[in-house]
Amino acid sequence: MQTQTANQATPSRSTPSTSGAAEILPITTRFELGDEITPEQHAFLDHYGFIIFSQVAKADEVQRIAQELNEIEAKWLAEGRREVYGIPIFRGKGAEGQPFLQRLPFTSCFSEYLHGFLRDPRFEPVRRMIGEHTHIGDHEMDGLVANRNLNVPGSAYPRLGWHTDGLRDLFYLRMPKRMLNVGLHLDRVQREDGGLRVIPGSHKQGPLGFLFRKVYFLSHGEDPHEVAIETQPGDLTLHDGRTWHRVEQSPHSGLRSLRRTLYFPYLTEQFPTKNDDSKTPLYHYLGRALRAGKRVTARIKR
Ligand SMILES: O=C(O)CCC(=O)C(=O)O
Ligand SMILES: [Fe+2]
Repeated sequence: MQTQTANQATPSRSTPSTSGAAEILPITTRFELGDEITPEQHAFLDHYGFIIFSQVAKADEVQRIAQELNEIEAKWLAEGRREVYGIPIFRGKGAEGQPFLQRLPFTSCFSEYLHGFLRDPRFEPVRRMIGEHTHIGDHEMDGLVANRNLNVPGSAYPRLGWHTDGLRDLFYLRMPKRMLNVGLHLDRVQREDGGLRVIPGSHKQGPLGFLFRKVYFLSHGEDPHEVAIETQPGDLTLHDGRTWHRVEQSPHSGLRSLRRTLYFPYLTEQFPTKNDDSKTPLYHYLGRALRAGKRVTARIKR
């Protein structure tokens, strides 16, 4: 079965409905981010568990962000940094076999540009949508996380298995609350390029579905209900923390497979502020063990 595409062919919509209850627009709708989140946008997100805002960042901003990430990478590689505030940096190989950092936490603490960009007024409606008191947690949880998926030999992060982001809350010893993950996409990724897959409506399942619908992070298979989130550089996506999603590996190799995203640390409550003395949370030890296991199996297969 072919994965459906979430956001093709339907024109962007930004006009609010004039009638009472907001209409739920087709799953293929791409929206424009305006000064307010419209009733249709709220209804769409509530119904499907995700939403896409078209090209919220302009081409020059996308380029600048990518450059800032390269600079942070160069600095961290030069320092031999393995983690930031207790959170491991995923380190793999790049297209030329060079060391390549693939998950970079707390990036807004290392770039003034990124720190400022996160606070740009255009994101205000999104911040308020999450909760009136939502703050930007530069130093909390994993901070502003940059992901760089790449499909080359030695890549540490070509794909990501099925999960919900809410599970993380359990490791902080609290029940998952409504949380929205806000991601900025730097690359053009069509369904046939791999990329983000979500199960629409899965945020509405009960606790059993939340815990056991898939084997967290280990299952990678296509789901009959999944849709592909296709992105253009600068697109902003929101997904509910309880929505099941994964990142499909690119069928391309080398630079053609590069997929970069930035996840905003919008938090509705205060978490402990992290610093160089912070401890690694348990779930990152599990992740580390999984990645080490994969490296061993890759070597055995070779
Ligand atoms: O790369 C993405 O778009 C999603 C990454 C993700 O799901 C995660 O880091 O939890
Ligand atoms: Fe996720």
